[in-house]
Amino acid sequence: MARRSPARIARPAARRPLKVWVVMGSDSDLPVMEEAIRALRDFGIPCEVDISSAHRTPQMTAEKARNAEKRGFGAVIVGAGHAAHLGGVVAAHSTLPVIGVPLPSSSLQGLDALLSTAQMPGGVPVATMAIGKSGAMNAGIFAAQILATRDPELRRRLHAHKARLAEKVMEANRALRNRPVSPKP
Ligand code: RP5
Repeated sequence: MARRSPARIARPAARRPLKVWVVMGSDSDLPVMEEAIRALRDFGIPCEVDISSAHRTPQMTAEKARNAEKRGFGAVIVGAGHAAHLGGVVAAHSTLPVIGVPLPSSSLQGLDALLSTAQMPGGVPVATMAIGKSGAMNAGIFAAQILATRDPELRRRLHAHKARLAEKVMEANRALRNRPVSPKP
């Protein structure tokens, strides 16, 4: 029987590193959504970033969401403000896990976006993070946690991340205990 050369043996699709699609409704969302991109980069996760609006470019959004799975994405991070329908629209067109970040771009400071993103009807989930930068950062970490279920190296990086968080608190605690008590004014 002829032996196949190793170079020609395709890596099974399930083992290829998955990318994350980061999509936001407007370029004005980028300063907040950069937190998600940074978190993904810190975990070594490749991502593609798009601006696509549920309201202003509905067809493009639907088409990109429909194609996301076959383009090798394993999760989607969606940032939107105001009446934020982008997470729901992406989730309507894809079976990938969708992580929503409500953005504080309106006069309601993101409360509108939080409710629009979280209050999905049964059957179409959007995992909703906190409003703003913390939510964006957590969306990146949450995407890493999703992809880590099939990637031991990524799991190791997540454990290291937790250890760093704890070390920061312990260091602050040590500094607090060593600080001399200031005399009464
Ligand atoms: C939403 O409307 C976007 O996600 C953005 O947060 C908000 C305002 O967009 P711009 O008017 O700044 O483009 O769709």
